[in-house]
Amino acid sequence: MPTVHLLDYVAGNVRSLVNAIEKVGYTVEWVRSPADVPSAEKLIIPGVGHFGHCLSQLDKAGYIEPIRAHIKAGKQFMGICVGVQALFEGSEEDPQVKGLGIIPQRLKKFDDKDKSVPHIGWNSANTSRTGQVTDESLYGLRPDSKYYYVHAYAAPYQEGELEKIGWTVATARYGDEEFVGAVAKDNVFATQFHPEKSGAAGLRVLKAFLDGKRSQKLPEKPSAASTKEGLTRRVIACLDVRTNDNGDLVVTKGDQYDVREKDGVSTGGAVRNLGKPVDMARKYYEQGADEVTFLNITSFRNCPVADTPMLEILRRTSETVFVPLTIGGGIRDTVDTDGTKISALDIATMYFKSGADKVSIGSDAVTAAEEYYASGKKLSGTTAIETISGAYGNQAVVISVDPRRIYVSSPDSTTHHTIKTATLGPNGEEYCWYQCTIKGGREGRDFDVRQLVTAVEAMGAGEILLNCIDKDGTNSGFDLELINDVKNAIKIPVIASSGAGNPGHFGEVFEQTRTDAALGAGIFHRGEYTVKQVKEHLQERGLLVRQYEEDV
Ligand code: 1PR
Repeated sequence: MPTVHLLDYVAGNVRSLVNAIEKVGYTVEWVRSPADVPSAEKLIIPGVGHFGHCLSQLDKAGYIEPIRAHIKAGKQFMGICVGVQALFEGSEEDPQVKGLGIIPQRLKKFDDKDKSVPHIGWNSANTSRTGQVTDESLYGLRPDSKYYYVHAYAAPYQEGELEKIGWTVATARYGDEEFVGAVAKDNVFATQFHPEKSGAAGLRVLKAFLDGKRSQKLPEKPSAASTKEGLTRRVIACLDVRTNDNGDLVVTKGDQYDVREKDGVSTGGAVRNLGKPVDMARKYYEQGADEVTFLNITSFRNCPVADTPMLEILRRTSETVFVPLTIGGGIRDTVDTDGTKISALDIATMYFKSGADKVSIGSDAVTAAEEYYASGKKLSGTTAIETISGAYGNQAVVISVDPRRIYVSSPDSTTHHTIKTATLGPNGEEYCWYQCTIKGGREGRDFDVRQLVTAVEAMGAGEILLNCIDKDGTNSGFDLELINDVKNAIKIPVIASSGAGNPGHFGEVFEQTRTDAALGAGIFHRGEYTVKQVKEHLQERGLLVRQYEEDV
């Protein structure tokens, strides 16, 4: 099979890119040193995380000149995410670090005045920005397809500026900002989005570039409605995974975090077994899930890190699921069973190399946030959140919050941030605060959700997975009051989680809160509804969703 040279310079999430390249009929040759670059015919530079971290790694390792020479020689070059940003002069993210300067423009941070930053989710890459729907596509890009973006900095689109120096530009709109989604000129093609995480639409783009098919006839003129621009409503399927009593890793599901069957006789029944993680992840991908999250819910019980079963699940899932994968459970500094210390960053790197795009931190985030306040809101620089977001970018770090309601008769009876609630307490209390818990809800802390999310945002987390113990597994809908309260406190994206029982609950949470995404677990595992049915319902309510496209 034809080969593609891949330059893995920051040990990011390249396994999925390798899987995507192989899926479209190419094999990967690794570039291990600058000396390998001249033998590359097709070179891909991926990249997640900080612009400065990536560019200084490339520079320090001596890759800058060989890459320039490769491009100058007219050989195929593709940059992905930070790989496209590298083509620019520089970025606000790290003003002192230079880019390759092939594109005379600088990257800017999205304005977070009225939208979440980082920009995470599915958006357009539309070459017909004038709104005219053309019948040609740039490297398989389609105005009615959506592509997965995860970045806080972008090149603002200035109409005609890059075109007049020979670039073709595909754009996307986020809020009132129009930015560069992809650029192409001669032998260079680069995308801000991740084609390897953009489902069939992304695989089509990757294949068109590698096959050298710059422009292709669009299959049929897409309707104007299907080319509606903007970020889609993200629907995430979540798989709580743990070992059952026979030691097999199964997908389970808590009912207010209790995952054991109620066998009628005693509550100590077997662990609910809803199926195999890899098969179920593929099923949800084919139903149109925009992301898949695995939570290893017994991770706080020490197990040998090296044979963490979740690594194998990720490796196998990332071979056939080409949307973002998040892994949570046990991401913390750990002493292995043989006594060696393993840092949270090393554990996260193992997950990233196995195919994860984001890691989710639960209990350790609460501990770190408590210490953050105890130290007078000083950043230690050594927490899992800071070290992982420092190396891979804050978009790679999700904080999983496990709150439960504590009802009080009046706000004065607690120092915690309370809300006036429409869901009264057992004794008619009209107020409650949300207590943070650790160890899967087993231990409540004298610490509230507002304190947690504010601290972790300051520490560099990129997204909040907002669960709710009271709602978990109840099919009664999301805790809308909790979600709005958290959205009022922070700027990073929030994923609403817990309680979804029917497609209407997803419509409700997107219409009545400013959530950036909504997650379901039991609703899908119990086969009550499919992800596809949820997205069709959202579309019927006029909400923008990504259409699933059959794999190439
Ligand atoms: O603390 O960093 O080791 O991470 C542990 C992770 O495992 C956390 O993300 C925590 O939320 C999760 N977890 C731990 N115990 C449980 C449990 O159920 N016993 N799952 C658990 C929490 C959250 C979602 C759940 C939604 C949607 N579950 O995964 O599926 O609430 O539920 P629904 O749609 O079925 O209502 P660490």
